[in-house]
Amino acid sequence: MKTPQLFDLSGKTALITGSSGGLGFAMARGLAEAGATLVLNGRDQDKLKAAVRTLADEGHKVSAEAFDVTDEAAVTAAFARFDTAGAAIDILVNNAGIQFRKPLVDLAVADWRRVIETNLTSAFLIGREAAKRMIARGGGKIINIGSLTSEVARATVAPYTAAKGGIKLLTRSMAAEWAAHNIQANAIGPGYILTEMNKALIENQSFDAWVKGRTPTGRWGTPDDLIGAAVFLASPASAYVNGHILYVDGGMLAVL
Ligand code: GCO
Repeated sequence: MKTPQLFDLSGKTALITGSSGGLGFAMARGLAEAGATLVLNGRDQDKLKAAVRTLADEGHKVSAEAFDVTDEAAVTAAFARFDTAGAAIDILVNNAGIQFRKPLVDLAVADWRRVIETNLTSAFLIGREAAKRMIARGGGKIINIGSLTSEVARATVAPYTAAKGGIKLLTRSMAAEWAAHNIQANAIGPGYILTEMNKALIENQSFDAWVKGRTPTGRWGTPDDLIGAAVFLASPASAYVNGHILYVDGGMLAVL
């Protein structure tokens, strides 16, 4: 296969959860520009409709499926709709995630559970439904979105960190069980990225200075910085990559 074809997603359909904005929207646009047909997902119907309109206006093939990624019945119903519509999900990006910053001693178990369910359990629920169909069709691509906190911890974000650490090993578990079915399950570990979720940090002068000083590249990442990793892990170019977490962090994890 010549190099351009290695990164060609033509004829493939990609479901990206949490894709009405931020990282998910940027990765969705990048996958579409590589040829993929998109299925966006999000909680806010209005934001989702606006995202579909933006990408459709850019000439991409895009639809939306609004379902709660933490609700098993909603997830299975969404995949039943895909089946009925003859929509085969070839590429799944488990991107949906929330952040909740509070010291562990003050954390309510409800808040712990909400973060774990949204950031980790959802990847299992959606990955399971997607993989059943990928196995039947001869293969597919799963990209779970981890974090620097898949590797190291920061105070006050314990449920997020525990979930993202789980994402790293859930990805390896998916590889262990599904690689034989030609499914490549990998993860992307974003560094500190300029997103709505990090607004409070970006606007905090000392945290902003810390990120710029602690990151060898000397800057925050942008959502578009993740597109290359997403296209690589969604494409034939990564056919022999499995259970890997690719950090897109400006080098932060590489240095003390
Ligand atoms: C935080 C941030 C981080 C980043 C990202 C780093 O509060 O430290 O939200 O968790 O969002 O996950 O990789």
